[in-house]
Amino acid sequence: MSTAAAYSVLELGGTFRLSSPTYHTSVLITLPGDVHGALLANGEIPDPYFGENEKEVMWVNRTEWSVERSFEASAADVDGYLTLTLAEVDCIATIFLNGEAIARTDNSFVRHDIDVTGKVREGSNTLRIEFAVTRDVAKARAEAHPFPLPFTKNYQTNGLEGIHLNFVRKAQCHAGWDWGICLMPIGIYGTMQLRRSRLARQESVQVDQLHSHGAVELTIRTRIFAFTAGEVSISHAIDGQSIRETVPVHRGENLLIHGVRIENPRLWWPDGQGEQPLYELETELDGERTTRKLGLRQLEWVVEPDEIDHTFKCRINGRDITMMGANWIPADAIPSRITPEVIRDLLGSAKAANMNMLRIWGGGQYEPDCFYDLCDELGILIWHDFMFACMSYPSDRAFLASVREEVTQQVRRLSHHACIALWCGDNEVIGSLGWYPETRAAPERYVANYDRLNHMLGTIVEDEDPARRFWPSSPSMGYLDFSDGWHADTRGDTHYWDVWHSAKAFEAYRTVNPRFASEFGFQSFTSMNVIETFSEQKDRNPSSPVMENHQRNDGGNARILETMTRYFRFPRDFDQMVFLSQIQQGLAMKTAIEYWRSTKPRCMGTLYWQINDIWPVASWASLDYGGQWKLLQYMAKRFFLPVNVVAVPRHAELKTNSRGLPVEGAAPTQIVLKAVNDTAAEVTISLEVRAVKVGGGDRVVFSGSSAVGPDAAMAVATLDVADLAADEFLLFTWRDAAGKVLGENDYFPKPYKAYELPPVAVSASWAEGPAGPVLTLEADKPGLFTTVTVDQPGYFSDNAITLLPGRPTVLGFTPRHGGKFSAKELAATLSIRTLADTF
Ligand code: BMA
Repeated sequence: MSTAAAYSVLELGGTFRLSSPTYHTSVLITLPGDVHGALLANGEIPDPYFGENEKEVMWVNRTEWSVERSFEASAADVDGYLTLTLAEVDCIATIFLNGEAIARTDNSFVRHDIDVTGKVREGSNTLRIEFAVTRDVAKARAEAHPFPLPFTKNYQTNGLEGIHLNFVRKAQCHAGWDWGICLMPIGIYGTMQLRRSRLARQESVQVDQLHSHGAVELTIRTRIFAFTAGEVSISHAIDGQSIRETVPVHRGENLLIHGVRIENPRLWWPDGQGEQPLYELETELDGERTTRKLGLRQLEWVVEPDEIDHTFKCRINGRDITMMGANWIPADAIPSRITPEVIRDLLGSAKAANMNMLRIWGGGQYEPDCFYDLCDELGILIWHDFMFACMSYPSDRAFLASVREEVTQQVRRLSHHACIALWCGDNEVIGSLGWYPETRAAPERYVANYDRLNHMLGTIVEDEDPARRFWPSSPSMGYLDFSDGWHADTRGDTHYWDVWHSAKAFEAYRTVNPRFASEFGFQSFTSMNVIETFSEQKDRNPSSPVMENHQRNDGGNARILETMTRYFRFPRDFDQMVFLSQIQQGLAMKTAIEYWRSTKPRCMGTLYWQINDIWPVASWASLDYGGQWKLLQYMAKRFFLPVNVVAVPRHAELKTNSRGLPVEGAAPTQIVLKAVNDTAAEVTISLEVRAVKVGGGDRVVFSGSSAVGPDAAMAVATLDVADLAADEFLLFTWRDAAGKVLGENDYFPKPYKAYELPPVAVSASWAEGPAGPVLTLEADKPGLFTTVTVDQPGYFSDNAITLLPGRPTVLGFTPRHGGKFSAKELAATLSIRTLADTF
């Protein structure tokens, strides 16, 4: 053995030359990175997110690109066994080392470890990667397939051509979605390294947990690849314990298993339920050192018969915990912009809104390691789909082999994370069998085709991560149940889309009682300052071509506007319309989530669609592209409070229209206030309910205390609507035993448009508090959805709030991206508005 260290890494990321046989400018590209990002940085293309530029840059994904760099290797760098590791090569490419084709890639979710021993020379070397045009390959594969596999209608939004992405393993939303731009990015986003090993390299380190009697047994499964037979030295260290041994290995993959017992582990809990202690596991194989952070917790899914049908709930450390959160899509359509900082910002906002679960949706991607590390750190559980969505996929041997490698690698990479709660086969693929003429015409064929892939996914989870639950699809009714579970609310998870996609009244949310609502959503426009980044003044009209291009769901803008006419007075201008659309979106989600939470323990999860945007667009997201909080994000922070009080209207008879749908705003006869307690301890709350006149003046209509048991929901007050005057709404505040305000909520028995809202004057004063600037608001009349904004990046402690005269409200401000602003700076850009300003 040489005297050099046993293991070393030469980073191959950096500056490459980007060129194409058909596009004769050669520019520099930074890898890891993507072609669109490089062309944009070099001024070769306009900003694809601006106006309708998407159409102008479509040529980029129809071009054959190649990237090339030379790199120097020293004598020490090439003395040993060499692996070229490339992760997330997007997508179909040939890799050349010193002119020799050494590998082909065609699955961007697979990490490639290419044996290049003897192929890298001391001195100068050349690495070149040539990318094929994905859409051409996809089309050829679709045409050669023995029967049609239609692609999702989401690829046809705004007149763009469709593409058979179900034949290619890359993020399915890269060709657009009903919220996504079609860019079809090309690039390499993950690790690019030349690794030199003495004899073997690490492939994966997995850790299984078995909790019992106040201790946890960890089983550490280390996979290593040995270039030849011999002996390696391996060690693991965790919590003051260490294991070190020299083991014989055979050529190829070797599995080493070690056990560690930790007594009295400090348990990891999801956000809002306890701490997130992390134990560090350090692994060393012949000098190759890796670390993993482990949250120790017991996690099970309880899916078993009950008096309704079947439960569907997540049990953590022995407690059934309600999951609250949203669906996650890739953070940017230009992949090089998905930096750890961007991910940290978005996940930080999820936590700040009291979320404890995100669902990584199957039309996107497996996220980078830092995503899962942060979720472990923040206490955010992950419902993880595998990457299939909304259409049928091939099930031939070559496709299944590629997916097997992908899913096996991903499960091995991620299974040690405390945050991973569930592996789910796909998004809506079962449901999609009913969407296309081809699949409808031959259901048996497509179900069999589906099951070949889906069954394989389940067996991979069983083999690779036996402690975790595999759930076949989202939504699903359960094991080998291929019926369309979208509207079933007695078992499994539910996607309830009738309010948005079928234009039902918000009240329709209260006509279904899901066990776990994994998708439901309502759109709004992205905030005005974001619209300004992609439009000119003339475009700021909901039916302008630019605004329509930034709306990818057919009829979406019309749906937003039409819904306004049902609940609100029509907004007086574009800016107010944008603002009102966000109030409306928040109300839709509030209606659903408050009601479903109040049915606990029937419903044990609500994940709305969706938390983030991939580009600036009108969508269901609660965060604007760039991470700014829309009003839904603020409302989520309130409707996800662990201890909450919600209003559930009761109708003597729910009026329905000719289609049998609830008539919006049909006045209830009673309002039941229900307290929801998602904590492990009983809480005693004192509740005060006031009837408030929209023009000012209020009276107390209920006050009383209730003890609400742990993990329970119960009715705490019932009020007759007949006792309220026509201009009154309910405002209720609950406090803990010490009198501290735990929360506040309100309820309007009639649609907002029915109330005569007078203009409201809100005054603001700023002060420097110990934890940063504080803003005090006071209104001369009840201020509904009072919203404050500043130009600086950050979010207020609350927003879209109800102000009452004579009752100052104090707000804090949390800067984003590590900013720091004085009260004076924030005051300079403050703007305030209320619902009364919208018409
Ligand atoms: C769901 C998702 C996505 C889609 C969303 C909005 O069902 O799974 O496919 O973006 O609806 O239509």
